[in-house]
This record gives sequence, C-alpha cells and structure tokens, in this order.
Amino acid sequence: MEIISISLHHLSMPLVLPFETSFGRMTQRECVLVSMKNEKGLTGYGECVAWRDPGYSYETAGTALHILKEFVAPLILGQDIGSAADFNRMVSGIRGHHMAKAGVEMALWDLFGKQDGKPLAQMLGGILKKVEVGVSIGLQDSPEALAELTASYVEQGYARVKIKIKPGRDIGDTTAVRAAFPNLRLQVDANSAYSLETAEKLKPLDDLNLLLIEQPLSDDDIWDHHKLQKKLKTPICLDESIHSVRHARYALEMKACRIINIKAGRVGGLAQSVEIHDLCLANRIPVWCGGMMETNVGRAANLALASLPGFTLPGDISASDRYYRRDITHETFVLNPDSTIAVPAGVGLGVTVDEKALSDFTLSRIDLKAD
Ligand code: OSB
Ligand code: MG
Repeated sequence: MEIISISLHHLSMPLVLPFETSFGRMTQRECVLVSMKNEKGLTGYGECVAWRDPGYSYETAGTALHILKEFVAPLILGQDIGSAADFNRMVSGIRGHHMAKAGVEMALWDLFGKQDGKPLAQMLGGILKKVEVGVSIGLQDSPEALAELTASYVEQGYARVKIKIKPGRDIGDTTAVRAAFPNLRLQVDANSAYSLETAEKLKPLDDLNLLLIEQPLSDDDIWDHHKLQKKLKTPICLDESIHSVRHARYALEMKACRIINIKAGRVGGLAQSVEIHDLCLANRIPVWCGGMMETNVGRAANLALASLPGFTLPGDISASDRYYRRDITHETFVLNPDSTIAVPAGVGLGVTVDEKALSDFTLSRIDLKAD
C-alpha cells in the first residue's frame, strides 16, 4: 500500500492518579499519536510511547517528533509498503529510536488490518479472546498507603499486582503488601535503581513469594543481572535491558533472567515483539506484555500482542479507567471479574479514534504529505 500522508499529534493527557517510579513522578502523560492515510483513503493509528522526560528511556516525545518528521516520514511517504517487515527494512538505517519507529509500525498494522479485514491479534498469531491482566502501582507516600491502594485494586478485580520499588522503599513496602495479601500474585519493578552492590539489600524479597523482580540493575546491563540471578531464587525479569531479539538471546544464553517483559515500543515494534516472543517460547521462557500507560490506541495493540501463546503471565494492561478519565477512543477497555480484558475483535487495532478528544489533548500537530 502507499502512504499518502502522516500526521504527528503531540498529546498530553491527565492521569487519574499521579504515577511515581524510581525515575520520577508524573501527573500528565505525553505521547505522540501517529495517524497515516493510504491511497484508498483508509486511516491507521499508532501510538509512540515515548514520554516527556528521558527517565525510562533516552527517547522522549520531542526526540520522536524530530526523528519521525525528519527521518522516518521522508523514507515512507509515497512509497509502496507491503508489510511491517518492509517498513523495518526501510528504516533500518536509522539507529535506535525504537519507540518512534514502533509508533509508525503500529499505524501500518492498523492500516493492513483495515485493508485486509483482519483484527491485529489474528495477524500477529494471537490465540486468546481475552487475556489476563494486572495493575502496576507507583510509589506511594508510605507502606500503609500502598497497601490501601493495593486493596482498592484487588477489590476492583485485579488478581496480579506490581509495585514499584527503589532503594529505601523496597523491603518495607513489599512486606506490607505481602502481609495484607498473603496469596496475591505480586511482583516488583525497580526500573534500574540498583547496582550489583546495592542489590544485596533485595535479598529479603526472596522470601516473599514474588512472581518476579523486574529490572533491578542498569538499563544497559545484561551480565550483572546474570550474577544477581545466580544469588536469587525469585526470577529476574528484564524490561529496559531488552531492545532487540539479539538482546533477548544474549539474556537467555547468559541466564541473566528467567522471564522477559515485552513492550513493542522498546523493541521497535510489534513484528520484533513477535520475534522475541517466538524465541522465548522455543526456550520455554515466559513472557508478558509490559505497559507505558498507553491510551486506548496503544492498549488495543498490547491486548492483541498479549493474546499470543507465549504470554503466560498477566500483562501490565489495566482497564482504561485506571489511567484516564477521558481517553481518545470511542471504545473503553473494562476489567472482567476474572482479571481479564477482552482482546479487540474489530479490524486492525479494533478501536475508533474520538477526533474531538484527540484534538482536545493535542499540544501541537505536524502534517506531512508525499510530494
Ligand atoms: O517499567 O514497566 C515499567 C510505566 C511507564 C514506564 C515504565 C513502566 C511503566 C509501568 C506501567 O510499570 C505499566 C502500565 O500500566 O502501563
Ligand atoms: Mg518495568
């Protein structure tokens, strides 16, 4: 298909609750919503999950706008693209910037799905109609406040909870939640806040029956995670460290982790996510779908991805109302009583964008056309 135009919508949306991690606190979430038109007049949407600040990743909404406008768009506007693999070949000369590329790749999948009359889940090889999900809870003012907020999510039906930790806010917080919920499926995420030395402090977590400890060490490390994993019974799960299929293979070969969190934005798109999934499935390494506090557009893609057979752990894919009071699609994702969310069944992403909401949340917009 031929891409006739691309629009980049720089969005800022108020979160229902502030979200605090070891790298900062946020009350508004920024992203770049990509919309693309093809020669048949169909529109596809994609979400670039880079945030305002370079805390989780070096990419920001600002770097994504720059890379998309100056480098990605000129390579694809007016070009014939037959598949996501074609797209990846076309942008292979642009080093890094996976989140920027993944935003366009998602819009392409949406277009291909709409053109061929297929839902994204089916195109990716998904097998489930609904997927198990959990909730990711940010750092709170105290262990008591954290246990209380956890209780409210458990009441809503979330059967798996992840809490954020950082040095000084780890053992106490996790112990408080575990004491209040002895049987809850619980995991922690450090977002790279420890070194091999300071991670010694995490030893007591090994006795709290956690599903996993996510990304304790540096975002650019794999080897020290291997050293740490040797000392822990609890599986280490890598998030920030895995940027490609190669990284995933390194981590498996080095035994740096026993679980991998897949985020399409981090690894350059859905096609590469499926490849990492396939590698992990072949090696019996469980994967789960991570989240970046997506709008319902990115969430639709996450649900489709999480319907693949290797996604055997609940994803960070919560209901729409956990994130935003008002979202940018007409559809809303709700939590079922069995802690699942339905995988969209409509063609492409299976969501329709609420143009009024989109424009209300837009800080600025760039329109690009083939010349
Ligand atoms: O590390 O998984 C993470 C959000 C933003 C950036 C990084 C992470 C997260 C989350 C939230 O944990 C997951 C979600 O509910 O979208
Ligand atoms: Mg994480």
